[in-house]
Amino acid sequence: MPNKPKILLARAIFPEVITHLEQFFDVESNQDDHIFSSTELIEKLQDKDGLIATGSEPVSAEVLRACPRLKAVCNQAVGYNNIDVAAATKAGVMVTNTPDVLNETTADFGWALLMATARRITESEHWLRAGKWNKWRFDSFLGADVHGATLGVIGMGRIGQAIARRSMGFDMQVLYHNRSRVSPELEARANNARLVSKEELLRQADHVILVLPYSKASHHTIGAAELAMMKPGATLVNLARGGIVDDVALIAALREHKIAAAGLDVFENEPALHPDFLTLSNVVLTPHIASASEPTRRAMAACAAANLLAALLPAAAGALPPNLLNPEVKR
Ligand code: 8YV
Repeated sequence: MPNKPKILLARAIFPEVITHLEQFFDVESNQDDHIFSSTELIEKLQDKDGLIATGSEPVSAEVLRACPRLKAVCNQAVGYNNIDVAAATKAGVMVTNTPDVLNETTADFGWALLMATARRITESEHWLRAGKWNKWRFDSFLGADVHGATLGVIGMGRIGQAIARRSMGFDMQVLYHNRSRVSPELEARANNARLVSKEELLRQADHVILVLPYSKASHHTIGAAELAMMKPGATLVNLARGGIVDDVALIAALREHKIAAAGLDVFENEPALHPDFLTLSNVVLTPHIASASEPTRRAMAACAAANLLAALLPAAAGALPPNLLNPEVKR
């Protein structure tokens, strides 16, 4: 194809997706793990029509203003707090994400993290590996029960609902907090989840799981005041975004045993997490891998590629990008 549109892949991606994209585009691909800064994005995007980002690159108003050729930013993530969507709309840039394909995998991981945290799985494994297991004791690694407990889900979107549905097998009660009530049908499917205030949820839940999108409004949804409302035996799981929890306040609450434990897949300033997390035994730490099953990561890459194709070559792809976040965009 002569004069193919030019695109930038901000991070490494499955090779077969690159091969597929190369049929339609001139592809520049960043194959190392470096996350581009605003300055680097501006420099790289001068001659690009499209960008596949991963949820980490800062696609700010400044970047969008400085890249007049750019027509589409396709995040390979459901979260898109790294992109200023209002500025993109103003600049005539289509923005897409990868919803749905990761719901079930992320919900599975939420349960893995909750179980590992409540039942002290990683902590006890580290102890065993260190050669410290020489006898059985009645009080070794006593944890919290999950079955029969009250689960609090903050953010009852598609992933929150998938997490709540799984709680049926554990005979749990589900409380949720969300910007608005979900339909009675969805509540029924989500193990009869009941909408309550954030305060009531924090006071009553034995296990609190965070799956809400990050924005200015959700910054530090959980800080010192909220942690003080939680039960002393409660666990907190964050699958959403780092900025939703005040890490310094959480470290203090974990150190002082104001809550029992936390399971964290995301952190403020990740991948540079607060060093004090590493000194605490009552926290399970994973490197932002909730969506990382092989089929799901492949589906996310394919979804981002399909969105980019539809955005830049509508004639070839046949329609608007399936996951367009700013349909009001006008070029
Ligand atoms: C991504 C995520 O893997 O989809 C999201 O919003 O947080 C993860 O599933 C991560 O953002 C990198 O793209």
